Amino acid sequence: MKKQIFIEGMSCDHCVKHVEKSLKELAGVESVNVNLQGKYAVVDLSNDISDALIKEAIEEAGYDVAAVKNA
Ligand SMILES: [Cu+2]
Repeated sequence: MKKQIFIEGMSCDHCVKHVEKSLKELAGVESVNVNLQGKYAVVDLSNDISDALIKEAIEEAGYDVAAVKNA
């Protein structure tokens, strides 16, 4: 399954890498694609990871989550 995560606060490629890294560290995340202009990330999941856990990982990295949607 895929989820699309809308993220506030990313401003450059460094932010993109930081968000990518924090999402990839979650067990069950197969791949991450971050769109800087669109302010979102799409994650491919091998098992269902809760929106709350995803939100927590991104907030710990220093960004805000505006919404998480099933994609
Ligand atoms: Cu940055």
